[in-house]
Amino acid sequence: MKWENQLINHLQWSDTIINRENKERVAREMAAMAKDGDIIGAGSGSTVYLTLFELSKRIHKEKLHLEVIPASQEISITCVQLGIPQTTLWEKRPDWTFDGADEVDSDHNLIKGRGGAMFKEKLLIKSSVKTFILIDSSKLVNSLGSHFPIPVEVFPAALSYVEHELQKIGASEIALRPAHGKDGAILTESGNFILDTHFNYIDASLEQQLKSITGVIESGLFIGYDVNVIVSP
Ligand code: ABF
Repeated sequence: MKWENQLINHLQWSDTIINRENKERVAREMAAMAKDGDIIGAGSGSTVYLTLFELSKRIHKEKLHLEVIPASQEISITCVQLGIPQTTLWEKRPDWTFDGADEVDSDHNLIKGRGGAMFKEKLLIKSSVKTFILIDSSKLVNSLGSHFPIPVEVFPAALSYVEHELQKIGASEIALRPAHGKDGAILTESGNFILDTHFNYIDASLEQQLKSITGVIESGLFIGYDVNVIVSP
């Protein structure tokens, strides 16, 4: 599948408010910051696709040398299609990472993971010297959890146990994420389930509480990360 089709698919399934022009503007702004020799982490989502497209234009026109570390196989395939050189976290540390988000509060806490790649996205952000979160203004919220659930990646055998533990720490709704267009649950690239969870109260300790449940691989809650948020109006 060509990258444009992947982007269109992604926009269709992922966006409550489709705002392609704004996303393109922020993507151009981000790509313009790339310098020769940069090692760049790329998250996932439509804004990441658009930024990769802008980066590929610079690579081909300006002979810019850079390498991307992708957060998912889908993004890795897009890099191949766009002729963007790649490397891995085993070999290099990203100078900077760019990614999208589903919700961002005024302290730059985030909910991510609609695409289910939050484990690798978090790993990239933690490994990076600097992180840029690219959003349009529809993603800004007064309090996290206003529109989106917190996704929790769960080792399959631990599903019942984790559900029980999530209830104990205050989850008010828990739903196993269904597969796109077919029966059954979605599996992450690592072969795990995703539980989409709602909590009545999200505080600074919730990310750690989630992580401390045996069987939880990672959550889409990002509290207190040092990220630069670029908002396109
Ligand atoms: C990834 O893509 C996810 O963590 C987040 O859920 C989503 C944002 O997508 P978009 O850029 O399409 O709004 O970053």
